[in-house]
Amino acid sequence: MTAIEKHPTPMGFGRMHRKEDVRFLRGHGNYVDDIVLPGMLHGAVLRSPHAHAKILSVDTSAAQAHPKVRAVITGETLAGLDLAWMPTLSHDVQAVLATDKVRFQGQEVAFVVAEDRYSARDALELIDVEYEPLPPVVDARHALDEDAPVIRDDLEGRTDNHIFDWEAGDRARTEEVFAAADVVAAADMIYPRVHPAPMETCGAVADLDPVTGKLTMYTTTQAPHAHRTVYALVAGLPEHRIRVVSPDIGGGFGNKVGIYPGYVCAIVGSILTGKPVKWMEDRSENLMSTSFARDYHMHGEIASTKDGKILGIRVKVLADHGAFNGTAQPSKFPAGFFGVFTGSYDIEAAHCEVTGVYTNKAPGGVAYACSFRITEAVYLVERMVDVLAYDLGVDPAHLRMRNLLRAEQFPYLTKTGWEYDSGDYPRALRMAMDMVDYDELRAEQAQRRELNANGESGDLLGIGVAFFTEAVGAGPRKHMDILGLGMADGAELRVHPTGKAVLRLSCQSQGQGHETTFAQIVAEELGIPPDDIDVVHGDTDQTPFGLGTYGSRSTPVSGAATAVVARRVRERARLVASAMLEVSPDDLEWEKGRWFVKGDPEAGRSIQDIAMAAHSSLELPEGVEGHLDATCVYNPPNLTYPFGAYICVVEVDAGTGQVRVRQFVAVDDCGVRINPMIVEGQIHGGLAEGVGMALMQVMAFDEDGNHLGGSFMDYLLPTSMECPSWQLGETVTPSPHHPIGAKGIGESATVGSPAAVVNAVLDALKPYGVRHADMPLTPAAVWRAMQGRPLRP
Ligand code: MCN
Ligand code: CUM
Repeated sequence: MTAIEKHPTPMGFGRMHRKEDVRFLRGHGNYVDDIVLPGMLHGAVLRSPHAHAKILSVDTSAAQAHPKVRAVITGETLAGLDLAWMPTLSHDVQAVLATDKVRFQGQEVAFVVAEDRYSARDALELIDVEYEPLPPVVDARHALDEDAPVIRDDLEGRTDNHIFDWEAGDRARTEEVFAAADVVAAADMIYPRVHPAPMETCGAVADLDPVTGKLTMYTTTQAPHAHRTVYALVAGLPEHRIRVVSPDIGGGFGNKVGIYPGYVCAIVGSILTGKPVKWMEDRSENLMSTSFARDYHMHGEIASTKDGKILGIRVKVLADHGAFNGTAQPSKFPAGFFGVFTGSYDIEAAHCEVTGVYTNKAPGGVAYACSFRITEAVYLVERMVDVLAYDLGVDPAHLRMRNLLRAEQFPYLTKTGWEYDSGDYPRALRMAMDMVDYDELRAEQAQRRELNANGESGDLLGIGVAFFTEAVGAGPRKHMDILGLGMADGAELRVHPTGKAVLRLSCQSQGQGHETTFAQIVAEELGIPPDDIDVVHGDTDQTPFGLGTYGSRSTPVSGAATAVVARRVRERARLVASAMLEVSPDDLEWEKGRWFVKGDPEAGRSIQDIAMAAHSSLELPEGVEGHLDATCVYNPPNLTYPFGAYICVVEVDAGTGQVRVRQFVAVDDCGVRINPMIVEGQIHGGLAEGVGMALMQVMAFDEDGNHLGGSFMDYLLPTSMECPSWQLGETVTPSPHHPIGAKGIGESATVGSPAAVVNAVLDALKPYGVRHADMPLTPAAVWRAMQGRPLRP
């Protein structure tokens, strides 16, 4: 089926073109930078050239004198307003504008408000900052050295760069299992610092109305309600006088969860000037200062019997959190959901320890389609299984098949306390192996290896397998909160007299197609065509409270809320229909779109007729309210656990180390699919991201802490040139606790694919005795690995 072929509009779940495409494909999206308000001024941020330096003085007089400058804000200005520091989402504080020191290259030092964007940027050049450079901490492995400079001397009593220690699993039991095992395979690996790099950078238009005192904040946020609460707490503004509007967003990928200093500066700029202030960062600012992802240094160990029954896994992680602990994740989970590192396997014991440290780099850490660090966990376990296969000399797919959890083991409580809701893992892996013709591929590989061994040139063939389980849909209120806000989400559904409906949601699309899929959920439940259902989101004045979109939680949480409100409306419709048909509600039966009298299908009323009657003078039964609407706050009983089996086939040029991804088969199970076309689009995107991370991407720094990836010339994004034509398969194992059986899908492929690509490259390099090499597997890295030379000291 070609992409342009029009899909019929379903009356519920099914392939359907996105409603939002009408505006996006014609260039009519409305992004933050499209917003122009009367009298609007423009802000620009002055950033630190140093990774670590004392600020001796900031002279803004020349900038103030610029004819088009309306305000220059420094850390000192903010300190006067008690706004120089703001809380992060991880119970730390972050400098809005630096007062004492700068702690990473690109950190915000001053903010200029001018009549136009160019003058604001020109005036930045006129600000004179005197710095006294300090030695930086660049390598996280030296952050806890005795003589390491203390980065966060702003925190009282701080004498080192330690942030937290966190552990999961049973250490003693794990030690027993390891001591008794025949084989223990160990490896050190780095999941490098990468960046979500959404197409649209971050920005805001802050508009404080001097008459009403109401602040309207148009901004790039994945979590409008959470941002509003933080603004209320930071700025001391009453929450009901803050409106956060997140219009169309040009990609988020986790980059737009946190609150950035530029947003706060735009608000202060508007307060000081009495005018709306727009701030939009450029690409370098986005790459250098906004939320990065990963940066996990991991030591993994896996224990097994000599015939390959995996018994235990243990892990030690050093987590580089940058200069401020600004990761966005549920409070009780300082390492995100890394606790699912036991993967998809039936094991006896597991233990992990994670230590978080400060370094002189930008803050962040949970972003880039990571499902709260499940990318790191899956990469770790999937690499370790391949390392074990290497040591045992067995086939990595067969080793996985032997150890995967079986369908009858669900619900399955992992050794670190996660209850996997449902799955049939062997079926998914078998499907992937069939799709790629696994045995045939191995035969081709053997043949090629023989040719290579005989001195005949030709590309090396590598086959990489990865299996993942994700935990998405945070989360149950009793376990999960962010800054004390529980992770339940609201939904409101109102059916108008003519049978058209409006659904209001707390989650926020960044390109995932919510206007379509959430309308489809209502359509499935009520039989109102999706085109007749308007989905409203991204405006705190118009939507119920909820924590927004990340961790692929929209479908698991807001999707469930939507199904619940639709069912509540359906039950109200039943009572109205019973009055219309003068029968007892118990005598009515539902079929999509109408209630009818049991045994008399002709005697029925459509949902549209019922909607009109609900608003009419029809006498309703005692206690039944008029109109047709409902609200819901959904507190998920558990997370949902999507899973998948990925197989990647690569060819490696033995002369240059260049990797070409020849084939990629992805079998995903996200439970019931609302819109299979959108699900496939999500998977395609995530697979491309996996190729990017595995082969091309890293946020590199030199020893002075200079950022070496501040543009797309150095920080590489995968394009269609680097990607094969993806081959997708699917299985459907509904989530037993979700009202429509759906699990999240928005990050699955990003989580699962890096390991598949890396495993494939290392499989190709097996004849060279390469057991592990770190991402990104650039031609230089591959070539050096082939010479037996590690990339890093
Ligand atoms: N869906 C479906 N059937 C399912 C599951 C999902 O049809 N069983 C649909 C959903 O209704 C939704 C889409 O697939 O339209 C993704 O749903 P979900 O898995 O619930 O994820 P979210 O909507 O919460 O999106 C968040 C997720 C995250 S955390 C990142 S990061 C990411 C991702 O989505 N960022 C994206 N995918 C992205 N896609 C785009 N285009 N842009 C981003 O910034
Ligand atoms: Cu970890 S990126 Mo998404 O959860 O917004």
